[in-house]
Amino acid sequence: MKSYKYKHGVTLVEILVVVAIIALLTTMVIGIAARISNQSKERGLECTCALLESALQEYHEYTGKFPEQPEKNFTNVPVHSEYLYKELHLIPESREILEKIPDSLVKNEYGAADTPAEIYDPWGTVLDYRYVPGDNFPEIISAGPDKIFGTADDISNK
Ligand SMILES: [Ca+2]
Repeated sequence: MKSYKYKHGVTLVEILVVVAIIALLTTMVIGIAARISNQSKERGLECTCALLESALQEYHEYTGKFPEQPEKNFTNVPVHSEYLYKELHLIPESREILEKIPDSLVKNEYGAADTPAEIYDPWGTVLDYRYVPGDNFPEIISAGPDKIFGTADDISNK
């Protein structure tokens, strides 16, 4: 019986091994890239939260209170965000800080053109705002990478 053996070129097994290695490397690179992208977005969110916190502090110094938003209803997040933007916009010092938030994160995608803008997280979801009188400080909530509120990856300034 003759055995078939390639003297030149590569065997099917060698090709499969190379394909498997390339697939594995590609998966690793995509995974690392996604993680780096999420980390940079988390840092972006920290910056936005820090700006909103200083704007809220200025608001508090000016008015003696924080904008009140006790409702916890994630379906109304755009309304909460618009309310936060509108309130902070009323106080000159807060408005100045608000203007430091990148334009790409301040958009008016809900409501009519003359309604206040909403503030977005780096994943493109509206930021929620909540403040119950008696709390130490308002809460700013991002839906996180999965863009869904109420899940484990949500990020809060608290
Ligand atoms: Ca989430």
